[in-house]
Amino acid sequence: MTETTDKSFQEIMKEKAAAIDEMLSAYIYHGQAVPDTITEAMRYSLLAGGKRLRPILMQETYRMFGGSGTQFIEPFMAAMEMIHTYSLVHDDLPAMDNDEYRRGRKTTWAVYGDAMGILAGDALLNAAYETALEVLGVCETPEQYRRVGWALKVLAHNAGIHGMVGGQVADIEAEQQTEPLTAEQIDYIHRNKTGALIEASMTIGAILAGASTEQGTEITRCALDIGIAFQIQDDILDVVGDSAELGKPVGSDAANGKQTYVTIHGLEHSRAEVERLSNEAIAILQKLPGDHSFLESLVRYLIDRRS
Ligand code: GRG
Repeated sequence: MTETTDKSFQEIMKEKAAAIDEMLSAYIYHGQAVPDTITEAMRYSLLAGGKRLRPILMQETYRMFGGSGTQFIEPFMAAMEMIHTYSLVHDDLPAMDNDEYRRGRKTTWAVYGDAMGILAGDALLNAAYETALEVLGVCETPEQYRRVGWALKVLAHNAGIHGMVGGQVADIEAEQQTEPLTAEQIDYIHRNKTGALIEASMTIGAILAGASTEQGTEITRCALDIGIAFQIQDDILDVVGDSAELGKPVGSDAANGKQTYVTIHGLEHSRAEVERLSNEAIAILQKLPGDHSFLESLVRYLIDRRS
């Protein structure tokens, strides 16, 4: 019997997200000898109740490849969510998207001011590496050190200019472009801005569990399909979504004259592409060893997500 037969998948995702909230709260600073404002702003943004998709993907990939226990995977799960949250905090700033609502509440800069928004993002990024590095304290064998070193490299690489930051730069530059974006441009932005952290999450889960190089390559391909499908679905939700469910205003792409997959290809084609990429991701999962039923359900759940 699978985990999904007794409860709705949404309930299971909520339970997993709540467990991750508790873990994050333990990892993030509080009551230490630093100015209260920055720790408050960090906790405000990190504990705002996101879906925790990236740590869930990391944990489930780790499990699928036979990883057990929490001491290796949890610090990386927390680090990933801190990096994701920093990117949202900076993306919302007036110098970037100038958004006042996210995850159903005021954005960090809207509450604490621009300067504290910048600093809270910077602090979360540094806290992420500090947290992931804690795993070195539990390594005993050369193989464990090798896996952790490799996982750290993937985290830093995919979060930086070769991944999320690079994608964000291309996205910002594309906003100035009047002629239609090419398929290559859209693909680059999606792969990097959104895909890179999802790819890193699943790849790190595989590395820490000791998956083979071939299995790692396959899971990276699967994660990229999921990442691109997730971004196209995000663009679809900006057109047809509900602002209360999303926790942020809808229609912002159109209002800002932003070119997205949906504005270029239309809703019908975009939905078909989400379906195609998701099926491709599921087909990859089905060829891998281990119990992939949860990840498969998660991919199907993401196709229909409303937030
Ligand atoms: C500032 C370096 C830098 C990067 C910002 C993440 C990002 C890049 C911008 C945010 C805007 C956006 C639409 C990004 C695409 C990825 C995406 C859909 C993020 C939202 O992720 P969810 O839905 O958010 O997992 P929650 O709130 O559930 O964690």
